[in-house]
Amino acid sequence: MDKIFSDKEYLALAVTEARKGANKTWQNPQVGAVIVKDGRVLATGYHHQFGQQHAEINALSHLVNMEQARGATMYVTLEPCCHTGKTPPCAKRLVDVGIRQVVIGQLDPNPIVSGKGVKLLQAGGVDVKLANFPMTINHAYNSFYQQQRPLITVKYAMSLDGKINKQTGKRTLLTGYTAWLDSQHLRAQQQAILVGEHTLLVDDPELTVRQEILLYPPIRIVVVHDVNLLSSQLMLFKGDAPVWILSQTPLKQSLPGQSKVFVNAEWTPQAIIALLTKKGIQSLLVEGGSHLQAEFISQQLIDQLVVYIAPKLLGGGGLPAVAGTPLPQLIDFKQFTVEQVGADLRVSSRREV
Ligand code: AOF
Ligand code: ZN
Repeated sequence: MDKIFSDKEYLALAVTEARKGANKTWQNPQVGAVIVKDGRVLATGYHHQFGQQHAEINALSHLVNMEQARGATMYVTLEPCCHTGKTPPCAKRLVDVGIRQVVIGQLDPNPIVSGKGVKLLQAGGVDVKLANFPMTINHAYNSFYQQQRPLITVKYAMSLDGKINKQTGKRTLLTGYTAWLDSQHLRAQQQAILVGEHTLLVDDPELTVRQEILLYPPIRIVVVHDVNLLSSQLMLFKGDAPVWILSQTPLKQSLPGQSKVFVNAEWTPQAIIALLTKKGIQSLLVEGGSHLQAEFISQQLIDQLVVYIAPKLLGGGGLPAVAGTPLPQLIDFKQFTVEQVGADLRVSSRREV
């Protein structure tokens, strides 16, 4: 029987499946799969959670019996894997059960798989079609392997005259509840959140996501001169998410909770990013303050910018959103959107489309 829907439509269905794993696959990609035979969708599946079976295997498990797989087409958002990781290789399983054709949304940027999954399928006699489907999922996963560093988002809230604070050394409440909720959601999508020492001491932030229950809450990272000078009463030490302290001085006493300390002579943005890359962290939210933000921006270590603008004027003095030295050349953003969040505005920009 002829196909009822196009490859694009079946892949769109596979993406819908993939999205069901949102916030649960952590450092693994969200993947969805659809099995089609004789114009009928026989089964769908997705990667539910980090460490669990892959989307392809999940879809196969929804068939009435494995005979149904013989001669069928599988639509899968990501190139099937060829390695034995936490689970056996999917490409081999697809060959073994007699899948005739695999239509792939995108190649896997992860070097342990990239291109090799396709080869394994072809060597097993499977017809492989690469659809190059425009992907709206796995933004951080793809970016991590392409740039070999985490996807970096800088976020701040400012007044209409570009200030984040009325005066240095004191917190000024600028944006409202809706913007706060929105920024909680932004945090929830990250694998790590970073603030500088000044923000840590002035704002005393908890840096957790309180609005959503997360399987993998973002790691809270702070850069400080001397970890030994931090009070154990800081809000940072409350909550369940892991804490990493990047200190210039080695630790002399014990720390509350499950905090980890990393020591380096100087924690430049490059040194921070090198550590996170080594640890496989795919996304980072830089949440302040204006000096740390400026350092990341001046090193061009920024992929996305989210700015909340409050309908307030602070007047002269105060702390600008981005301090430090000017850039040698302007940073151009390719994507630029504005949204009303309660009484405030959210302006988001991306360097890549
Ligand atoms: C997934 N889910 O549905 C597919 C993945 O650590 P492992 O063994 O689970 O392997 C993770 C890698 O497997 C991942 O980086 C990607 O390259 C490949 N495909 N992973 O978690 C899936 N198809
Ligand atoms: Zn797999």
